[in-house]
Amino acid sequence: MREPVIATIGLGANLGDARQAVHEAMQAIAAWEYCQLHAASPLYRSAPVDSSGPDYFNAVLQISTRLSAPDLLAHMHQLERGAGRERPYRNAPRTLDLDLLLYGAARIDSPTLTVPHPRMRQRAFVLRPLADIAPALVSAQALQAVANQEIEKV
Ligand code: PH2
Ligand code: MG
Ligand code: MG
Repeated sequence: MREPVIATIGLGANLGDARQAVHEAMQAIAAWEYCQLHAASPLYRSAPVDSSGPDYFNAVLQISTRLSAPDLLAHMHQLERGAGRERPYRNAPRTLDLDLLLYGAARIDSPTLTVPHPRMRQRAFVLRPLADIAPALVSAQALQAVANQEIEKV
C-alpha cells in the first residue's frame, strides 16, 4: 500500500445553504476511507472572484491519504455531484466546489488534473485559510498580493 501523503483540498460554495454544504463536505471528507483529517481551517465568507452570485463560503482542509491523486479527485467529484453540483459554464455559482490544491510535493499535469492548483496563489479565499493551517506554505508577500480581495472569517 502506498505511503500516506498530505493532500490539501479547497472547499467553496455560494448556492443554496452554502455554509452548511461546506461544513458537511468537511465532515464527509474526514470520514473517507484511506483518509485522515490532518487540519481544517476556519470558515471564511468571500466575495465572488471571477464568478457571480451570492458571497461564497470557503475553507481549506489537509488530509493524510493513501489514495492516489486521481482516486482522491474521483471521490471529490462524487461528493460534488451528491451536493447537486451543476456545471452550466465556467466559474458558475455552485452548491459545492472541491479543488485539489496540493498533493504532497507532487507536480501533476494531466488533462484532468493540474497540481499545484494553477490559480491558488491568486486567491485570498485559498491563501487566507491555508495560512491558518499551514503557515509555512503561505508567505507574507503572498498574502499581501491578494489583500485587496474581500474576505472575512466567520
Ligand atoms: N471559486 C471559483 C471562482 N471564484 N470566488 C470565491 N470567493 N470563492 C470561490 O470558491 C471561488 C470564487 C472557481 O472555483
Ligand atoms: Mg474552484
Ligand atoms: Mg473545482
